[in-house]
Amino acid sequence: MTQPITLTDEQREFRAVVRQFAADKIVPLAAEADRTAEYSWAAFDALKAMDLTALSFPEQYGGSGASLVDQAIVAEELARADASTSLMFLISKLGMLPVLNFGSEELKQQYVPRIAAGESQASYALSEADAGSDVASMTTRATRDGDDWVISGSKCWITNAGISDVYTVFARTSDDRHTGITAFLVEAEWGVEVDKLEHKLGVKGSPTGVIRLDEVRVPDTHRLGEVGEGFKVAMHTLDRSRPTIGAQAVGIAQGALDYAVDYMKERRTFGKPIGDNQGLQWMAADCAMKIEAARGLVYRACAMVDEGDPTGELSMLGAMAKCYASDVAMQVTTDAVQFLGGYGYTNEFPVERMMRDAKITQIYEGTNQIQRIVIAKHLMR
Ligand code: COS
Repeated sequence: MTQPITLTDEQREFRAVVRQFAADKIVPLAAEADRTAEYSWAAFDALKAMDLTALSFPEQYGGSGASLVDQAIVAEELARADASTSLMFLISKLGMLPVLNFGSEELKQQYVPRIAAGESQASYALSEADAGSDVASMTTRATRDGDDWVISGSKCWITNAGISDVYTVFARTSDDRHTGITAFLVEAEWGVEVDKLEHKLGVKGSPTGVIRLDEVRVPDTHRLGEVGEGFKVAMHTLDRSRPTIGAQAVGIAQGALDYAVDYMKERRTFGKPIGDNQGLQWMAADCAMKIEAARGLVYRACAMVDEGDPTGELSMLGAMAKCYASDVAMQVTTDAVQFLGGYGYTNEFPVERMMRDAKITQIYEGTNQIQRIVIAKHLMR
């Protein structure tokens, strides 16, 4: 059944609860995690105590069975407070999507409940140093050996590297470009080494690293999908995750605009609040309008996932939602810094962090140039 295009009363109440939770428990931790560039276990424990680690997973595996629209509400509200915490919420879902959609029943029962309980976390290991946008040129290799596969190679830009204890790893099982890739679920303790952690511009509370697998032995039971199906597993997964990155971007933008509007009502120059100036009001109105448009697109793409992609447009809509919302987030957070003037440029105020955090949403889960390629391919097919 087609979902309504506005939120239900229940969803509005849920959003208010998550917003209050984020204001009370997440906002106070955000500046420190950004300053120290350390993972905030306090933030993760707060998510766990609120049962938000369970939200994105089916009930039969210990989750709450929430719709993707509900997951987007949470991603947005957390990002409104702190983008790194929003990423904590999103990353295990990304890591587990291939298990949920392509893994065996045994794998689902073995891994999903512990992720839902917040006892374990998952990462998505797709990109390589020379295979980011052109992901089909990956060289990490998996070789069959009896009932096992032996995987060797290096994966880059891995969110939650070193924190996660399970990784969805894509590896080459033959030289065929698209049909020679296979997906596997790999436990960190089987030999996933963190080679390097990046020093980044933003989302500093979320570690990003290079992981290396040297002849790591993975049982065939941990294969996700058929041999050679890995490229499609990767694309299918990203189609269902990109809308939630859009939600994260909407949250970052809303957080920055809300902060700036409050500031503009208080800050006085030339004898009146700066918010009385029509020039700034029009800028703020443009920001609010674009955020609302982005949110609508995000909800639509999420609803399409919930409905099972009945029209085959999900790939395009997901790309649009992620691309548009992240471009809006970059513009709105940049304007928010401008609204605060010199103060906005200092870390005494959160908007400069939000501007730095917004940037990654234009890059990860496929750059916005790749999203435009995906959209154009649908238009031209
Ligand atoms: N779902 C299912 N199948 C898909 C698909 C999708 N969303 N997108 C493509 N495919 C299929 C195609 O239909 C094609 O299959 P056939 O050969 O049977 O027709 C095959 O996969 C190859 O598709 P295509 O030729 O479009 O592949 P390209 O190598 O040109 O790559 C892009 C396409 C650029 C879209 C892809 O490489 C991509 O998304 N790159 C970005 C990766 C990314 O987001 N990385 C972020 C990592 S997570 S931080």
